Amino acid sequence: MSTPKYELEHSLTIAERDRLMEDLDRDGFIILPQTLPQWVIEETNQALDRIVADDRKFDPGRLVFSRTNIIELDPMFRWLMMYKPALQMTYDCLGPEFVLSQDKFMVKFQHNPEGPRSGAAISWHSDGPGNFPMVDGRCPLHTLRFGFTLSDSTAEECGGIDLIRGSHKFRNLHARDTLHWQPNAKSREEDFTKGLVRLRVPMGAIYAFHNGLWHSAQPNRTSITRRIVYLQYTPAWMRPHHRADPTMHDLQAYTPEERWLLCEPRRPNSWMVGDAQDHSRLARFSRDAE
Ligand SMILES: O=C(O)CCC(=O)C(=O)O
Repeated sequence: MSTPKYELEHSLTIAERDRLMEDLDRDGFIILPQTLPQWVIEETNQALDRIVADDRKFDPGRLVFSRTNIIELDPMFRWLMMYKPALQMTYDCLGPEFVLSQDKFMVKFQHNPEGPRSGAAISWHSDGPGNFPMVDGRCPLHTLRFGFTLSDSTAEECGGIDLIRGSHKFRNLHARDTLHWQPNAKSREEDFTKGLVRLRVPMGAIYAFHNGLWHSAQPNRTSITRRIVYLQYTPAWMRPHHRADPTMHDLQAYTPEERWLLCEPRRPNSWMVGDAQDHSRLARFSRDAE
């Protein structure tokens, strides 16, 4: 596999970063000002088609295909992992010590009401985690999750993500609020109408959201297959969720930045605090680098 090309990189200005940070704080989600280059959309979709065609052979009735640990499957996923505006925003939120915690694609075919499986709906949730205590009545930011939209997602019924604006500041849907852990089952359907945003965006759009944001998705009722890649970053000490560490063999052809994000082995202290050398690994995404 060839090394992905990062030339002609997009980049955010300081003013754009300031505005996006304000949006994220207020709304719990942002839409980046740039969209993915056409060649990236096409080559990533070719990779998705190849992987999904293989999975589909064994399960032709299935409507939703999803996989995690995708970075090693095709260089285009590594290209998305290194998308500079996403890493600049993550740096602004988490500082120099963050890693990739989840890499996932979802391909959603048209819902078939007659079919054996309705599937495809994801009920309201926040990306918890379930046993993380709230601080001042809300769940702090510990993951920033980017959605790279690889199909036209402007139609109301395309199966795109629905959000509750500002809900990252509400009582978290899954976090505990007492020392004694109890499941939180207190939300009602009417909690999910005020502030509802049906995020419908064109192909190539990139959005990101806070782990505390309430979100859901409906089946895709259009003939356009929905394709999305989610890449989520987290403080290094939290280590990856839904991702197995790659081996040194996997990592040997990757750049120092890529190896850092993919959890190259490091001294125990590097996961928690790190020194100047550790902090230099992602320094290109800091504001000082501009
Ligand atoms: O974009 C979607 O289909 C919803 C994704 C979602 O709920 C999630 O990945 O946590």
